[in-house]
Amino acid sequence: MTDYTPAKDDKFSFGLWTVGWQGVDVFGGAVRPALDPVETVHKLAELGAAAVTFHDDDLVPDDATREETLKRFRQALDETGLGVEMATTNLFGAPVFKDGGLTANDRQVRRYAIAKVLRNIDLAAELGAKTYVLWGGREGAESGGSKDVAAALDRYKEGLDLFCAYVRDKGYDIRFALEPKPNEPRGDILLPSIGHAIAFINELEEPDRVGLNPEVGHEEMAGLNFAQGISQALWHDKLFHIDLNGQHGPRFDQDLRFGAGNLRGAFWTVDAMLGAGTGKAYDGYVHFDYKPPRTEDVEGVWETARACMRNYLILRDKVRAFRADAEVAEALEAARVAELAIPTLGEGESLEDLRAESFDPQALGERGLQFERLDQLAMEHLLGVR
Ligand SMILES: [Mn+2]
Repeated sequence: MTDYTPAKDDKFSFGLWTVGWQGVDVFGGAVRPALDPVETVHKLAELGAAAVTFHDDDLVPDDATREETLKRFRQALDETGLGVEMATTNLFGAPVFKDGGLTANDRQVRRYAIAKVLRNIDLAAELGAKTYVLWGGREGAESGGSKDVAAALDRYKEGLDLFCAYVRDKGYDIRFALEPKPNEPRGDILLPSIGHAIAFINELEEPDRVGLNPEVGHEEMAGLNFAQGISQALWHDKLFHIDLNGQHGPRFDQDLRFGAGNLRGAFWTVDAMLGAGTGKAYDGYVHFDYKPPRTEDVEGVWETARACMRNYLILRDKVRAFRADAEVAEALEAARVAELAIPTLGEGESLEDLRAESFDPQALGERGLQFERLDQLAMEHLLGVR
């Protein structure tokens, strides 16, 4: 590939709320007009995306015109061939969710949140979505005493268990994906990282129905390595979905287009998605969850959407070239990377055998590992000189 034009097989997908973001932030109001989801579907299809995703409130902001809105949306999907691969519930925007949805102290709020999720799961199933994301942006607290964390986790589990039972009873082909985030909008959010979420999933009644939707910026806000995080999620068979975007280290959630911010991180992210290391490739939709900066007009918005896909395709080419490079193969060998796949205890060996071996820790300590040579080769592929 040389022109980096997206194809349906690349499985690119965008949230309606991404390109549709009007630029409202904590310091300023809207800078762009609202986008009609029908227009978004046509434009994304034209740019080469394969699917679209939505929060209930993005697609149906007004209940009074629900049927008419859905009819127009379905028609746009039919006309363009764009699919709906994921859906999610807005449990964060309305005042009722100021203390969260599934973990709000107020029981009536929790009951309303569950009803809102169930209603949108029905729509997700009808539109063919196979993944249902739960981002608990308001599930958290600003102060220590206001939230009983153990009780909140009990209620989080109760909510997930109810949703799993619901899709099972309905026979829906839907899996849930939790999206961790450390903070923002709450001071501290429950399930703040990939690791916290994986541990939580193990406590659920039907853990096989629940996985993760990790987001680049969310992990990097916590100073964590996204590529390592998704590699662990793949190792647990929990990478159900992914949110790609860009972030400049620990600071507010920037939601830059994919590739902007931590470019080296993006290179290793694509490498991990293609299955390097774990041997398990991510085969789901390549979903972008970003916000076109407030500086852009609507044309600029479509430019950023195009750039997200283009940057992914460019990085995929770079990663493949890196992995196919004979000098890289040599450097991997020198760095003993494949040796890590060999079990530490040999077959049929006992711990007594291991203890009987005579080691030379001084000589082992003097061995260089040549990791820098390997990393420099990756850098040169990324910089375009190889
Ligand atoms: Mn996201």
